[in-house]
Amino acid sequence: MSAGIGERIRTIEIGFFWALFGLLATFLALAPLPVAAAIPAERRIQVKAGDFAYTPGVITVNRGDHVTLELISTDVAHGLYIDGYALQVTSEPGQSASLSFTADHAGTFRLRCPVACGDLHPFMIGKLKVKPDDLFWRISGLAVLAVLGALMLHRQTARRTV
Ligand SMILES: [Cu+2]
Repeated sequence: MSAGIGERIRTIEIGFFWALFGLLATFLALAPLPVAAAIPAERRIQVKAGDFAYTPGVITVNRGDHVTLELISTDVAHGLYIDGYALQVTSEPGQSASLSFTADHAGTFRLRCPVACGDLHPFMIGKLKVKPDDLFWRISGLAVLAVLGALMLHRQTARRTV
C-alpha cells in the first residue's frame, strides 16, 4: 500500500515546518537581540582602591542599570577611569567619591587608575562587565514558539485520528 501524493506533500510540509521551527528556536536562544534591558536596576557598588588594586576587581552589572560606584582610597590618592565610557572619579586617601552613570552599552571595559599613585600604578586595573540583559526576550520568544509547536502537534494528531 503506497501513500498518495497528497499524503507525501503533507509529510514534506510537516518536515519543513519542524526544520523551520528548530531554526527559529536556535535563533531565539543564541542570536544577539537588538532589545535593551526591560527593567533597569539601581546598583550601588563600593570599590576599594589600595595597594595598586581594586576590590572587587571585577564589577558586573546588566545593561540599562543605573550604577553608582563609590570609590574609597585606602592608602594614597587613587582614581578610577572606565574605558569605553570615558568616565572618571578620584578619591583622596581615606575618603570616598562617587560616580553615577547608566550602563547603556554592553561589553567588558577596563578600569584604570588615572592618578600616578606609585611604582605599580600602570598595573592598577580592573574590569567592568555590562551584560546584555535579554534573557527575558529569549524566554518569551521560546515560549511563543513552544505554543505554536504544541498547536501544530495537536493538528497533526487530530488529522491522524480522523
Ligand atoms: Cu592608583
